[in-house]
Amino acid sequence: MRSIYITTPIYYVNAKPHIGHAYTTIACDVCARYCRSQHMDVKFTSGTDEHGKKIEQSAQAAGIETQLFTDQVSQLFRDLLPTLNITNDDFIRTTEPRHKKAVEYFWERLKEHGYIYLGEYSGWYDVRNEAYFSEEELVDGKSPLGGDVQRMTEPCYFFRLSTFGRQLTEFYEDHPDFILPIQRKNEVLSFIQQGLKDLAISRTTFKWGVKVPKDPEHVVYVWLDALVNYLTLNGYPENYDQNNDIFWQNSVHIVGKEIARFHAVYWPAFLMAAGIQPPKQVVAHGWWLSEGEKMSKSVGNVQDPVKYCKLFGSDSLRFYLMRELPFGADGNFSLEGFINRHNAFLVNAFGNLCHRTLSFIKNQADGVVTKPLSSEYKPDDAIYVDTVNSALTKAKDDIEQYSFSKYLEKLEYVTSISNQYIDRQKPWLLLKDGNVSRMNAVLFTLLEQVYKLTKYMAPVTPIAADKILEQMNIPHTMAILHRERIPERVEIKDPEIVFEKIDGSDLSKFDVYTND
Ligand code: ME8
Repeated sequence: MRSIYITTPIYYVNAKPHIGHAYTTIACDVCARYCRSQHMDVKFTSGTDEHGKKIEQSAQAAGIETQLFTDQVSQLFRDLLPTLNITNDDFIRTTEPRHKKAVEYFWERLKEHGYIYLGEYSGWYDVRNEAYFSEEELVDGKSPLGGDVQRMTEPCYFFRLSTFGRQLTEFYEDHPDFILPIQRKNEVLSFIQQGLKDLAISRTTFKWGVKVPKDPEHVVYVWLDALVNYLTLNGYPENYDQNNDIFWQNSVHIVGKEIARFHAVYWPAFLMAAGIQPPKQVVAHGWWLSEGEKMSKSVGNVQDPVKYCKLFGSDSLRFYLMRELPFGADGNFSLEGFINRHNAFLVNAFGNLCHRTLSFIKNQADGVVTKPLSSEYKPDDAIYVDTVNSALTKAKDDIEQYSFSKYLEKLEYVTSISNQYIDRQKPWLLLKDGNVSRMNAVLFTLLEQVYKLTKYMAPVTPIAADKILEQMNIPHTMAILHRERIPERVEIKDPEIVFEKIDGSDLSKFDVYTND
């Protein structure tokens, strides 16, 4: 059985989760559900990144003791998972003992292998992004990541990143799909070609972190700490044998583009230094803007995924997020766009197709379709089925390349040609003419395609897909068993509408923004 280990980034607990966090987590969940539907053995994890100066400062600003503050915000991220209908297997907090142990052990291995030395660091520190930058890297007095910087000098431990340029380049050559999409790969390659500098991997200016083994004045750099979470989740370091860790060998980190460098350069280098193979793949997606602008508390345009789920249901949010953002590009999250996509596809196209198919069978065919004799088929049926199959095969390629938007485009196409097939075949006329066996052949053909389409929709809109399969009287377990075919006799249940139209005439009536 093929295996896959899918990870979300672990999110900082300095503020409530927003649409951007929901996006990555949903993308991972869509992959996890899809892979399970392909009979793969899936491990899927998420969590929170809780150390570092930024978290310490946020707790102080909130007037709450740091541990309590992280408990509260981490809980919001944890609670978001069932709200979004996420099927993760584990959730890690970097403040947990299992993780502290893993970081300490990992540090010792880097030290033992000669990749850590004590020095002094002087540079511009971006607190928001927890990273140092040199004078030349600053953009208009700010860090290249956009955060305010302050000059800092501190004794610190360094990681010999400068020795990894060649090894990393060779690794990317040997693993051409290690970083997706291609534009991110080019950015990473050019970063390496500029020459790698040793990396400061400890801090002495604050205390909120994992203490450096045998030198407790230092805390471990939050990014080294955070990246190790992916190993902690696999049981590292106790009895850890990477040769037997089938999940690690098939690990995929899905992240936002701003942290591609940490995952595609620093992380493989840390791992090589520790004697562990790099992950299989890093997939870096683009950014969501909110109503055309960068999401920011001060602008007041931070959109709340919980409110979207409460107002419109998690399926609709999942669909909009996966459909709207082309893979690798940036996208604009707007309430208006959300409602348009919901109404145009989920209600008017897909929902309508399912409902009209099932209602017709229920009302005009006594709720039953049976496998027709081959003589009942017409060439148009085969053309329709072939077109569906070829679109679904392409859709599979898309989702396996993390192109969720293209995947859903194909499903939109299948929906549209299915509606066209009904309009061409006009089963109501066949009934009127008393041609019941041909009508059955049309309805059977149609139901089978709608069933396949619903299964392909299931990773994105699992609640609706389950309801539709239930109405078809083909439970999900059966759906997996039968794969592309429906049973030879299907007696459907009472059809019900699964997506209700949203009245978008007055957007101000919807409260979708984070208030605090
Ligand atoms: O970077 N558009 O945590 P973080 C799309 N703790 N995705 C977005 C987004 C947006 N506007 N905003 C956030 C960290 N994200 C580190 C990660 S991993 C070992 C440590 C998503 O809370 C996207 O996945 O800042 C991005 O990479 C992540 O949230 C950043 O979350």
